[in-house]
Amino acid sequence: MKHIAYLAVAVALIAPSAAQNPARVEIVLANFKFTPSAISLKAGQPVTLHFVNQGSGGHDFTAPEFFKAATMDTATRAKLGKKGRIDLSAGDSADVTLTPKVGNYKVKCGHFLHAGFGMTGTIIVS
Ligand SMILES: [Cu+2]
Repeated sequence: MKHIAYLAVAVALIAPSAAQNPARVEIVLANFKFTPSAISLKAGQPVTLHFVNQGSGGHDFTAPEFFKAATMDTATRAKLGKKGRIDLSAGDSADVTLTPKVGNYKVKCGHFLHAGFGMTGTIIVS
């Protein structure tokens, strides 16, 4: 019966990629930090970044080089704009699905003084 258990494990491992579901990474924005502040992603693998603003006011996730290098559909690209940012009011959330490209990128909150208060981070795609 042992081989049946192995088969079940094999199917469980194969299923997510077979379904083409992107991995999901949650990024929390708060006063005044990103969690995680160092985001690790796999190059060439589609991922849905789920942004949640748990702060008491507006925050954004500004990462122009990261978004510019990544592959995404035109609607997502338009949503990010030329500045490559996701702006969220307090309590809001947003999903961005993309395929990241190898590199180390900087992230900051573009709201006045927030980066100076510590709202900075890195994205490492390897
Ligand atoms: Cu902020």
